[in-house]
Amino acid sequence: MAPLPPRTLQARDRAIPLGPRTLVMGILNVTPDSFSDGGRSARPDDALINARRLVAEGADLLDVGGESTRPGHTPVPAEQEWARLAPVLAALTAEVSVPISVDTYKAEVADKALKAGAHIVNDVWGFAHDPDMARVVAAHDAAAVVMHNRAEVDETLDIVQDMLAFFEIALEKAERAGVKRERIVLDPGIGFGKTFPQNLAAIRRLDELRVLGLPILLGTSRKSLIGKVIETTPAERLPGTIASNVIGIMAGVEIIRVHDVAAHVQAARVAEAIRDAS
Ligand code: HH2
Repeated sequence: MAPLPPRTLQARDRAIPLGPRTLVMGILNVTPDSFSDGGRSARPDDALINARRLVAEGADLLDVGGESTRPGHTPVPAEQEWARLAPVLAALTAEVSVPISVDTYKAEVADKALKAGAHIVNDVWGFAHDPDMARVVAAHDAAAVVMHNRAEVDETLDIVQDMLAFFEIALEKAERAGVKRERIVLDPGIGFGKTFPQNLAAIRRLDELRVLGLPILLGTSRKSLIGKVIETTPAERLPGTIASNVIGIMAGVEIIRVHDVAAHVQAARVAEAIRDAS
């Protein structure tokens, strides 16, 4: 699949260049229970130290989350999620120059995060959970990551067809709320509401999402599909994560969402050089 021509993602006052260089989004989970890095950034001081490290390693974007969304996670009320995010976002937006994304599916939290200076809303329910989310994104001229998700796994589905139908509904909601198309990034939602074969197929068939003409973010970092291919703990899954992201980069994804930034910056530069060689 040929990558899309280079373009710009408008996220509030930021014009974020997309392609041919893949953007590396560093994950900062301000949570006690995230599946691979839970607790490492739960205290604001630790979160800031880790954020600085991700930026120093070459992160182009930071994705800050205040609630784990892994399968079987404990839901967190909006007030608690915001209490975790507020001090970290305040410090990050004052100090860090890279655009900040907030990983939340709650419009109330997204609104507060955007008021605190975040640029992108990363909604793991792709405008399907909170009816107010698209309006909040539009009101702030923010960008949004629209991730595919399902409440129930259905092993009989053609997962790519299901994604295309899901994205069409999300894009209709976005349009009705006034979110411009050039502010939207699609995400296949690896590990969310999918069987193991569907997760593999979603990565293998990324090019089929190109019919929508929108940039794509891929998030495989340390996920259980890697542990299903080869038994490993999340901390041992960097090589498998890089393999999956290189396949995404060859397919032209614009953004990869990772815990291990430095390793992926090198992997991405090499993969792009080969992909774009004449
Ligand atoms: N994966 C996770 C969380 N947010 N957002 C997008 N757009 N795409 C993803 O694939 C994605 C996501 C899960 O990973 P992580 O943040 O490491 O864990 P947790 O949800 O336990 O905090």
